[in-house]
Amino acid sequence: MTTPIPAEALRAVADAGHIVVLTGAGISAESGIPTFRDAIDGFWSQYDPRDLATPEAFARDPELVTRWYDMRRGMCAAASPNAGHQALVHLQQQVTARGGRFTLLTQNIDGLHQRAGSTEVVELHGSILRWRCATCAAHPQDLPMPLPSFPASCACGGHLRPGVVWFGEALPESALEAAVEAAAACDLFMSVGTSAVVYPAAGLIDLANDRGVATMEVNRDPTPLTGRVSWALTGCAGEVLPRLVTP
Ligand code: BV8
Ligand code: ZN
Repeated sequence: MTTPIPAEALRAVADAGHIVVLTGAGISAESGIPTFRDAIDGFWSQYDPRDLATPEAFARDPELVTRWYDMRRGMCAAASPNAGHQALVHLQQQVTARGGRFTLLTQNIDGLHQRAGSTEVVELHGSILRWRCATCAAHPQDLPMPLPSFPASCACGGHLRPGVVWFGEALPESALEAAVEAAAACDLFMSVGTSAVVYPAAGLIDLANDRGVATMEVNRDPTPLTGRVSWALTGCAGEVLPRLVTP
């Protein structure tokens, strides 16, 4: 079912001087990466991601948490960007070509926006492709896939952890500052493929809504944002986004 896109929504995208797009796991679903709340099938379906994506879980069972992230790292590396990622690359090119600003904020850790060609991507929740030592400052590059051991060890004897933001951890200060500045300055805020329940990312749209600027949601299912945006476009990002971006 293709979602009708109101003409004024198309005009808002075509005329905006500064567009902020916040993406979540839904934009990578069509690349075959399960969303955060989809149960990854098999062995992993017995776990709630929110129980594994915490420092406490890593401290309690570093082997299990390392296996979970290394399996996900493999899925991300094997995935390809989809039409939704590519539409945002074209949108960035169009906005900057007309002298406007484009800010892409992502909660995703899969690196697919960058692989599609988006630049200056603000990774609010870090990246599964980057790992660092939980004890010292080492951040080894080009780790073998799969990892050689679970947990993987640093030369200092510490354990390597994924470079993601776990629940209860602060977002990278520079990323959050950039996100807040952009959300407070934009004249169009688009939320794409996110359940809009994880904070502080989910609160960014309020910095636009509270100023009365245009806001838009592109999501497969309703979320707490759906009744609060200027336009709620229900559908898959890979199908809707290309129609929002003039070819
Ligand atoms: C922090 C990385 C403080 C790891 C993730 C208020 C203020 C501040 C914090 C809180 C607060 N209230 C509660 C908190 C705590 C917590 C929080 O928000 N909890 C929630 C659950 C209530 N927040 C935190 O802990 C944050 N830290 O605030 O620290 C602090 C400050 C100073 C000092 C110390 C501490 C950290 C949050 C980051 C957690 N890490 N990820 C990993 O990935 O393993 S969050 C995780 O959820 C993922 O990153 C994911 O991106 C994110 C949100 O999920 P979504 O992306 O939305 O994915 P989801 O599956 O939920 O939804 C997908 C959507 O897509 C669905 O709606 C679906 O309909 C749609 N969809 C599916 N297919 C498609 C589609 N849409 C379009 N097209 C499709 N094809
Ligand atoms: Zn170390």
